[in-house]
Amino acid sequence: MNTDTANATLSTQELINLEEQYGAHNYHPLDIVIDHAEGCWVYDVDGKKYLDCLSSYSALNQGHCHPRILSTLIEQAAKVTLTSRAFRNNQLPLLYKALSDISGLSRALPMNSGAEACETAIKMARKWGYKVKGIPENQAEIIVFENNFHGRTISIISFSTEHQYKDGFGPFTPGFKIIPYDDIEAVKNAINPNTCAIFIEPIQAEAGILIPKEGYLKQISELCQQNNVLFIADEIQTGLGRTGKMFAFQHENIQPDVIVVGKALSGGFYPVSAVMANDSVMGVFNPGDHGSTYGGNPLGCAVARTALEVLKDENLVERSATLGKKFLAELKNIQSPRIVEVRGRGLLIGIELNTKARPFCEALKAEGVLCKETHDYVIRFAPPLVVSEADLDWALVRIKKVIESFS
Ligand code: IF1
Repeated sequence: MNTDTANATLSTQELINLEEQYGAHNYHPLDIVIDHAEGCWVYDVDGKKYLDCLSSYSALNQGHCHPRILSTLIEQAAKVTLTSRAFRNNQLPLLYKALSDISGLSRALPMNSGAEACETAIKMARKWGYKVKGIPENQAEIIVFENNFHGRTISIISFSTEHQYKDGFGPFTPGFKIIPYDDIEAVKNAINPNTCAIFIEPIQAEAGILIPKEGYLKQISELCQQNNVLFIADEIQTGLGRTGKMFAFQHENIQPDVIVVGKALSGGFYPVSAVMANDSVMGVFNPGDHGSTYGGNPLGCAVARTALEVLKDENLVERSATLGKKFLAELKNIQSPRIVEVRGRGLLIGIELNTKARPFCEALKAEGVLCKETHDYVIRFAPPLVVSEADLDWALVRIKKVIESFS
């Protein structure tokens, strides 16, 4: 196809055909082709509007194309976008300070994607294990959990328990001990003198919005302290207001040693991720140990700082808590023999069905509500935190209608 055709207005089907012909087939998206979006609403190429109840897997907590973040992006893009870390820039220090203010941890290390930040946390934990804890060379172990999701790199999929994520990608990285989630005895049994860290999602989102028993994270945190083990919280999806607290671990009043954030850190504009830790842990990194060309770039830093300000200025954390509670209660009221359980925290909600969730998501799309199944049987709802009560009521009518139509 030449450039003239590429610039012409293509139909939904033509765009889908192009994608199927020229793209890698590593996704099976719903067949909506999005043209533009604003706040909680997205519009397809035919102008039909939909309520976004996925938020790009919680990367859009601030809503689509937030005007304040957009202004920052445009202004900063016209000034300087990339300096590399060979030189300093005037945006990175301000992001460091903002991250320290929200996390209670003194230092941060900027990366781009979530997976990169998780890799960074793993490297940091291992190095801390050898240099500070004194674990013998190459013996460090990190405890991880069944059904985890931390990204797609070779090391991260090495400890996935999802067959598809690993199939055909070996050989894998050793050094991870996989144990059942939400089972404190398993944690006690898994810790040994070579354990450098426990790496956990405070709520397992991809696994189907699995919320551990009250006290579980606190008990892990205590075990970590008693055994000189780092508690690493992956807050990439659950953080930055999604569950009704700034971080999901705050539901249990604990302070992890390491926090990993990404996704909504930039409000959907730009990949920005970060690992946060105190001096004693972050201090293991010396110049040359780790880095990234784009990590800490001034454009990403400026965008992220405004994205954090928006969370605060628009009370999005509180909105998530209040609206989430109401939405959850109303979803629980839906009577259907198809529903096994409705569970959630803040605006991270899953409806577990006793039948495949995909047809429900297709039907919801036809009604103007965008959401995505996770692990076959769960419909995940995670609207932008700027969603209004009226928008959620609008969605509820349609969700109820669709679920009842499958009864
Ligand atoms: C995809 C899932 C969600 C994450 C947690 C790290 C990462 C993620 C807790 C890696 C990323 C994304 C990846 C995206 C779909 C989505 C996802 F279904 F795949 F598992 F949200 F549940 N930690 N989750 O949730 O961050 O490198 O992607 O920036 O299509 O793979 P990333």
